Amino acid sequence: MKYLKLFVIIFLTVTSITCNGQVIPPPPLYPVPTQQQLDWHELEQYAFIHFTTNTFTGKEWGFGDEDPDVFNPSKLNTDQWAQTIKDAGLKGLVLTCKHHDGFCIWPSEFTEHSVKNSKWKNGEGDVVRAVSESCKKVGLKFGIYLSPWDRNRADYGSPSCVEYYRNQLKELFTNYGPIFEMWFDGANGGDGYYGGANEKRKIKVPDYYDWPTTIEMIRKMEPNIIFFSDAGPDVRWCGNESGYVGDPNWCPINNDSIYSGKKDILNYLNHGYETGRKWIPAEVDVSIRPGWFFHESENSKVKSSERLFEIYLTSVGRGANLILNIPPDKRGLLHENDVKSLIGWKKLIDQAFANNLAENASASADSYRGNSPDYQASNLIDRNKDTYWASDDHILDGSIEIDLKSEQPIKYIVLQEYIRLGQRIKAFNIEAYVSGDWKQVGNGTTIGYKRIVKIEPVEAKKIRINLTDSKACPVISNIEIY
Ligand code: FUL
Repeated sequence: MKYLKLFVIIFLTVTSITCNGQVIPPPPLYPVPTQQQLDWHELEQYAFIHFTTNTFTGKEWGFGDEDPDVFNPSKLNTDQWAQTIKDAGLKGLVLTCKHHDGFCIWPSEFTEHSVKNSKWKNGEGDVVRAVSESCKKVGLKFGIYLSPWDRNRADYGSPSCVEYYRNQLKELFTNYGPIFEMWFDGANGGDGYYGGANEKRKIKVPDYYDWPTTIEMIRKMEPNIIFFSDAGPDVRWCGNESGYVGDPNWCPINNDSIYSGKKDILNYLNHGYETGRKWIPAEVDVSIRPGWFFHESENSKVKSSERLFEIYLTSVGRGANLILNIPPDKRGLLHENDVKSLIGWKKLIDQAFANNLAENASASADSYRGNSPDYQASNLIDRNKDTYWASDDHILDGSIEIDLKSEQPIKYIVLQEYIRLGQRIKAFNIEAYVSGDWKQVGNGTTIGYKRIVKIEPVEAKKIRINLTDSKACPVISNIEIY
């Protein structure tokens, strides 16, 4: 009887993951990312550019009554922006086409508060055009930020202002695409010029903007667009502007509760939600300077290459994307100090991740799915993101060993889940085989698209990754060791 039971268990386990003699892949653990979100994850990092009248007035939030002549860069060179950003290893650029002051840095036909009324280039200038073309030249993705809060408009707070916003989106998406990401920021309502009313206005969030209609309109023009806002729908805010996402960092959240006065909302956005219903991964927005706009007085406060490297580890290294703001100066150039920091940062990344020791290693695991080579441990180090190691459905943990064959100095371990099938891992630790003994050198909670674990530096011959808890059978596509 005992043996019969055991036989039935083994039979069920094996047959449930096979079909016509083939071991079938693990079923997806919902929610899972869309193809657009997967492509977005692979970008990992891109630049943010804040540039408008504030650059010249020294403000962070313009009131909306700026004289268009104030905007007057003496040496605007968007090729310098794009080339620097490319050299720094970033994959795209999101430009503030209009910040809260409402000033448009393209000649919008729907407002007078625009570069078309600046003395700069006799009103013929178009920063959005120049930036989108510079991006194309060097192969950067181009994204836009268009503030829905408009402190210049007399009708802010009325339905016509939402129409105005949509008209401008049509203008941008038809004339300046392709556009990979669209930024809707959270600031809204408050005091402003509002066509001369000089008053405080409060709007009802999020009802006033009717985002679903706007988003549908844009998706028709740009089907692959990624929308960023506090609550998504494609990408969420990480809950701070200091350069980190939480550990754990779950991609899923329930975004319908974000505007319902939810307590501790910043923490919720920072960590995501293990049982969330929608895949809305975090984006970490942070500026290389204290402010979002250029201020002469902050030239000595540019974040160092080392600080940027730490930010890289707490954003990209925790499965979020990084959007790093680099504000051009009054000349219309990225300042020398910022460029120096960026290039130094790229060097630090290149040095730290130069030599992947896992490439010449061998990998084994305590089990693999249905004992099928399709899911064996060597898939973890084959440099193919489409292959993965997985366990049987009922096994929610696992131990993976990477044998480096000789003692090597190690500082970082990179782990990637095969997120097409959902985010699964809840906890893991890392051991190193040092002088004949296993020693724990690191641990973490979630992995997601990418996890970079900075371990206590060791010289080790073998590394063991123990997946100690998972929502469903673990599915890992890549391991790197540096
Ligand atoms: C915030 C804005 O209020 C800041 O000025 C900046 O643009 C930042 C990226 O988003 O919501």
